[in-house]
Amino acid sequence: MHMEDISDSIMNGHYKDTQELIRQALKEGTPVTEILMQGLLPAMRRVEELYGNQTLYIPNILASARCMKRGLEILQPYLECGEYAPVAKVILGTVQGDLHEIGKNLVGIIFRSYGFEVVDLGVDVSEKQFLKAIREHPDASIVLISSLLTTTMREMRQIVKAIRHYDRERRLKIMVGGGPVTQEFADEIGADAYTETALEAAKLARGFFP
Ligand code: B12
Repeated sequence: MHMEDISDSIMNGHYKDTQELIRQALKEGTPVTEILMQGLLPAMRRVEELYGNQTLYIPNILASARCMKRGLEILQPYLECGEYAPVAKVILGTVQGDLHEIGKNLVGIIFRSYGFEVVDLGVDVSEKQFLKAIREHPDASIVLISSLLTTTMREMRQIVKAIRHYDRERRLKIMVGGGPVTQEFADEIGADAYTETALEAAKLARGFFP
């Protein structure tokens, strides 16, 4: 089976097809990372390129995102006992006021596939909720914060400030990302790292744990 079939089903937005094809690929013995890297991720990138700035196509984007999510549910058990030993625990969330979850979910998927344990707090996550999660997971070593709206970058700044205040010894690494976020902004608010894509972020984070 070709991984493009999985990509196409995601582009078409039929999640049952996506699930069926993934099950079939697994049955044929295709490695999980191949399904992820060559089936799921390229499709999401294509969706982004095709529909990126055109709000007209939001239903298509949502349908494709659902395919990703449902497809990933099937891969999840395999990712958890993946090829890499668990590297570290990360806490992930989209900032308060922001409901965009597709990019954040991709970050979660890729970090999982790179061997991280991911605590996903979801979207619209307040400073308090981030701090609560950090307290509840003292073994976490990275916080990943996503913001897709210019208007919620203020929240991102505030959350970074609050985490720094709590974590005075700087045990935690903070990584930020999402459409309007830049390296310059990340430096300004005192985050440890920014990357444009989820893949780059996971690669960089692996570098923190040689
Ligand atoms: C889909 C979408 C929606 C969906 C979201 C559905 C969902 N469940 O997530 C819906 C319809 C709900 C929506 C609503 C709104 N949206 Co909208 N939306 C988009 C759209 C079209 C695609 C976003 C997306 O999912 N991209 C695909 C993913 C894979 O890409 P990504 O999120 O950028 O993530 C990648 C990187 O950024 C990075 N990344 C992301 N997070 C992180 C975190 C870390 C730590 C790291 C390292 C990396 C990283 O990794 C990802 C993959 O490599 C964008 C346009 C665009 N080009 O981005 C507008 C866009 C983001 N939306 C926009 C707006 C204005 C809104 C609304 C305010 C519209 C309105 N007037 O109601 C509302 C706000 C709702 C809210 N409170 O959040 C604007 C934001 C402008 C701005 N700069 O502020 C955009 C840019 C559209 C535009 N051109 O105007 N939206």
